[in-house]
Amino acid sequence: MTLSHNDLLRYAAQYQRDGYVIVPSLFASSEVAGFIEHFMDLRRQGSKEGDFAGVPIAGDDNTPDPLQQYPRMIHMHRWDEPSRDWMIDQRIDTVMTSLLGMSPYAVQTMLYFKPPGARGQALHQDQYYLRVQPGTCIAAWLALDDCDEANGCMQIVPGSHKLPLLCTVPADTTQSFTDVMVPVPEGMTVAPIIMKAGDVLFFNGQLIHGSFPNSSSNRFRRSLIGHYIVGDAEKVAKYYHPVLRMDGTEVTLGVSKRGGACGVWVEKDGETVVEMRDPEAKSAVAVADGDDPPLIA
Ligand SMILES: O=C(O)CCC(=O)C(=O)O
Repeated sequence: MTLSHNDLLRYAAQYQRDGYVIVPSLFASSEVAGFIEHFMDLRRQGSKEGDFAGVPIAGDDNTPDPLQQYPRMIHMHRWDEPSRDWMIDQRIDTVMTSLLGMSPYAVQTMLYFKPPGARGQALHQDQYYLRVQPGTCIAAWLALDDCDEANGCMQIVPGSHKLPLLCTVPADTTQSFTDVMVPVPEGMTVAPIIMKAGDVLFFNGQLIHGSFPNSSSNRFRRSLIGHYIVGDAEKVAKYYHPVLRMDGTEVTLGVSKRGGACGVWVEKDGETVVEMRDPEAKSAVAVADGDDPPLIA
């Protein structure tokens, strides 16, 4: 797929305005078919370091959970060459460079299999996990299957990338394989992102996003995801080191810790505004202990 200068300008304008943009057919169907075969083979080979099948379903020990058979893979680029090559693919670099004004650093890969019946991931901001300083992170989310509301496509809150990091509340673990969420801000709405296999969704690390369960009876919703940080960042959470330039070489950055204020919505002078609050005592202890942020983005 050729990316024209005009396309790139258009993508950058939408990304700045809405916090996300979809680049259609960035990867060819033959490449997508190759990824599906590769990752399904890897999954069949057995468990990998960092596999995550999700938190237990609250109050339910009996319902079979399809994620047990298809847990999410993480950081495959550290041991799998096709994942590493994809993470630093020139097409991703070209788009991100135009969205950010400079080449990013690459820090994470993930593969969501999301088989029929699997839970989704509650709405969140990726910066909650990555803690990039200064600036934020950005994701490249490659659809390996056509995705729509039935098989649990991505859901995003357009414009929420302009908000600060918001405080989380407990999530409904019957619907989400993670247990914290960011409530949808008043006046904003959640929108489904319908994609074809081969399309890539780029989204800002402050954008509130997630997905609902895969309610289809027979369709996977697989996606290959890369997480990146702005190319002038100085620190990122420990879990995301080593940090790579888009030519694959390593760059030394500092380690950011959990903590810092998060935003809650309050009424002030008849308006609903975000007020930054100190982290809860537990996080303050974690900072003192030098803990990393949780390992899920
Ligand atoms: O694919 C999903 O359902 C969620 C992915 C996600 O939250 C992410 O890539 O940060």
